[in-house]
Amino acid sequence: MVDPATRIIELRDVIRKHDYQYYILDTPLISDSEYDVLMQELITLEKENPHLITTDSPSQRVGGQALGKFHTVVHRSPLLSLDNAFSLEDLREFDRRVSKLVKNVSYMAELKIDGVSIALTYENGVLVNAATRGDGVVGEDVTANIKTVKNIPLKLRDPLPRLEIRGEIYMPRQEFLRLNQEKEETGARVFANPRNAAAGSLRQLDPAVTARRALAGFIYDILYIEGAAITNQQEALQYLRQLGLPVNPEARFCCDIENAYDYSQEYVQLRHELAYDIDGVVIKLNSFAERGELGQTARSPRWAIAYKFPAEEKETRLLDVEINVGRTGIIAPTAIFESVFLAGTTVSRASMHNFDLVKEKDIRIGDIIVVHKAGDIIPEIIKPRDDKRTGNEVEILPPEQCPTCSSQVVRLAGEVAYRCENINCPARLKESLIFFASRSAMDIDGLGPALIEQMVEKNIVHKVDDLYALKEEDLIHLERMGPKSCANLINAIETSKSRPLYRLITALGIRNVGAKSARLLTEHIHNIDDFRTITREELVTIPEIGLIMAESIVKFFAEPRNIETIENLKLAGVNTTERVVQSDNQILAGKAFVLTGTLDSMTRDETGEKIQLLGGKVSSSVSKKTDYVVAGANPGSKYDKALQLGVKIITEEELLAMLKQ
Ligand code: 3B8
Repeated sequence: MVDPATRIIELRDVIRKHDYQYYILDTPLISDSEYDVLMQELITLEKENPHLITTDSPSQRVGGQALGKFHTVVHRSPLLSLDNAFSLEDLREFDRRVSKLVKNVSYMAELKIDGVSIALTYENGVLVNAATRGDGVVGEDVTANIKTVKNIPLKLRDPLPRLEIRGEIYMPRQEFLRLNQEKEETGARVFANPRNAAAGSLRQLDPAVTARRALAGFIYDILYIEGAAITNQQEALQYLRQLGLPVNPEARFCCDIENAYDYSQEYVQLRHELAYDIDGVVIKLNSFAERGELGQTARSPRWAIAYKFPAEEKETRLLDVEINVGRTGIIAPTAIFESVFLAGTTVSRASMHNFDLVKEKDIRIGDIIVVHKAGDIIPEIIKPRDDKRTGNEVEILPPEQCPTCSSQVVRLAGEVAYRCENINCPARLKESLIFFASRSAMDIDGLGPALIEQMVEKNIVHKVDDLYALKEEDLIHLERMGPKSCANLINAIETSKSRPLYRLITALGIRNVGAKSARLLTEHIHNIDDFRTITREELVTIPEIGLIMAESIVKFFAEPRNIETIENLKLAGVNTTERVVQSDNQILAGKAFVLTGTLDSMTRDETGEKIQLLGGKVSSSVSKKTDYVVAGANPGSKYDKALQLGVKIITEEELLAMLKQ
């Protein structure tokens, strides 16, 4: 038997190598589940041999206890902030000041990531400290939280004696949207933008909470270094990347300020396509020697400037407020305003989240309001222009009765949301059905909001399981439903019976359990009946399942009405087990696929499921180990990567032919 100490070291090295491949090179060599197997082996060995645990072990990302408060850290030298420029003229002036002292300047232009500024210290290649910028002089020790940020290495690829660096921790937009959706569903306060969400997540006293938010970082500056000599920014970025640190790939060398301005204008256009928010670009003198000559003022370096993008905000008029009742009974106000063009699309509605927020911001019907898009996607009201009021504006108050079923509206202790508690409320049923049939849940083709609305209003369905009893005679009288569309719908409902278990778990709409969590759960729990007996304690042992989610699950399965629904779904023939067994036909065994672009005949999820059923694997990124890249319409960067690596690219038709064999 291999000595556990040796195996532990081996496992750590292998896991670090895969982290580097995944987070830094963006070219994973193994699948997520293969990675999980390695990590699980490491965790088990360390549990059996606790004296062998080290702080830089990849298993130690969520170690430690919740803190009582953060300790303060005094920075070695103050972390400065940047002067701002708002126009080409401002930039030229900055360039003139610089050029007075240094000749033949050249710059590095970088994206200005809209996150939280942090300083990291590595000793002998090991992450020993992470601090927020704070006021620049004193910050807070957030080491335990930063260790949960997966693309920040706990150990560098070169154990140089000392390295202190600066970077930005941010929340990718997608994660921000997911988190806010989760918050909205539980009636908790949403974050206004990804930056606040990143800051709020870093400020958690319990690192386990931070760990559940997919934060990421970019490193952009060396504050102090022992063990290497770096002379300019371009070299610095390259070196940081070599060490295994995440460096933003969009940075560009610019031979003069006009070039740097062109860079900024390019990203004014491209910013909406990035996976994270930026609020401008940073232009820095490339040479460190020249930086030294320029020096700094009390607040900012003279060798760098932030070119701030104009805020994407518009003014419009609030026309009305619609009251919506969600699937969980939450009553939320939606603003209806005069349509405006904003960050790429025309918008005329915005969720106002809850009535506390409306009151806090003092928004009234008739107000001129300032709107923006949170995470560049979700329209939101920033504030009313109270200086533009006429006196005829109307206050917005929470309703006392549910606008749909007239039940008394209640407000639970500790929640910002008002709720309709009537589980039979038609508005709630409608939303539950829309969610049940949606693409990420049971994916029932043709069953959209308009049809569901009719079904609920005409009393054809009273609960979700009624869907499976629908017959042509129930549907034929509905608007725009002929014999053909009735047959198609009944067929689509039938097809949905054989969806994988995680889709049903998603579709049930358990609070705090989205599609991603449902997948994690069903990797461990293969039968819906096992959900009824599993305890909170057992649930939290599943990776990434936290206490809040565990409680929601236990609560959901303790509710007799929910059990009745599940039993009825079972009776109707809906699949309630995870098919661990695969199809007999394993023609795609060992083949790795990557899907890119839009497919015509199936959703990507469906395609993935079919491939897996036949023994194939689907990964999210292309590597040399990928056998086929399936290119749909408008393929993305995965297509280019496939060309680059010489991976075979096939069309949707070719894939379908393979699946039919
Ligand atoms: C000096 C250089 C502050 C910053 C800097 O993406 C300094 O360079 C700074 F005193 O705040 N948000 C970046 C970003 C921020 C800064 C920076 N570079 N890319 C950012």
